[in-house]
Amino acid sequence: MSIWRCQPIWIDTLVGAITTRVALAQSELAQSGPTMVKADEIPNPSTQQLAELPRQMQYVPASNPAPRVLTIAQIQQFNAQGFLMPFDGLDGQEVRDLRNYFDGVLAAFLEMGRSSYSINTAHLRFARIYQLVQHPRLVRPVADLLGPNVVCWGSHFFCKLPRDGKRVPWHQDSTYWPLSPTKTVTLWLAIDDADPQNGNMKFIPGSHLHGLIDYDETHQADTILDLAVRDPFKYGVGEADDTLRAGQFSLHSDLLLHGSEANNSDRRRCGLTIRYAAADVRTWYDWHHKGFVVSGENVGSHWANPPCPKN
Ligand SMILES: O=C(O)CCC(=O)C(=O)O
Repeated sequence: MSIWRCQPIWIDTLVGAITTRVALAQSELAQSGPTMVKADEIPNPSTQQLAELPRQMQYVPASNPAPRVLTIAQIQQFNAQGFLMPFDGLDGQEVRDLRNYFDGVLAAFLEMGRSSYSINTAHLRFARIYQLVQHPRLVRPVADLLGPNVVCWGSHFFCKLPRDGKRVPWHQDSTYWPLSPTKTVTLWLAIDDADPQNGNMKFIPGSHLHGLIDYDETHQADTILDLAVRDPFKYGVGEADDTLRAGQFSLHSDLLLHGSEANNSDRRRCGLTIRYAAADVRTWYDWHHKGFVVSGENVGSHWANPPCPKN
């Protein structure tokens, strides 16, 4: 089966900010096709609803005797530490084009009074992102970890504007998601350089091996997410810096504790989180509408496999 669901973006370098604004306005109004549900119509379950789901919340080790791009040692390292980094993803021209495109999207969102953190489920809104998440340099290492059948179900820009004061508390991604088992890998693609000065991501190595960890609801004005894990450092070995140059990416398990401090620099720090899951992962609350196949087959036909958006 061919994975090409739209023209690949890396041969299309002409999209600029003006095109983006028009496309954004259209995408807000766009009517979805018969099997497509609009991104904003897919609910986010409450913590109570999530707690009632029969989710399997234990790390499922990656096992692959014949990986295509990772080494066996990298797979063992992912199993032991819960993350891998850095990888070279987009080349200089590709990431400049993507940044240019994102600048247009961001400007349009800010103009509409939306936050720089609100651009989520981007692969269902923008053809450009639907194409990007199929890039072989992104998908292949993920497939080495998750197996040949992979869906992309999430894509969210975490864009820290210079000195915006926002931090991401220590958390496990799977806490928030109505998915089971925990076989989602996040690819964090740096749109800008990300380092400790502008609030890059940090990981707690080994913390993915503790299942679902207790958390508090925080609801603080300076945090992006509302759930924060208590005593995070007791679940792992120190802290690892996810320093990346623009175009590079890291991979982390959905059970790994991670977070980031505020951006105290004059530089923006934007990353695109792309959520890939093994195609045999099951969902609740209509989340199957988010996922489309980027490698192999839609085993069990659970995922709605939406087509490329028109914009
Ligand atoms: O970009 C950040 O600082 C945090 C991103 C994050 O929490 C995630 O990738 O799940």
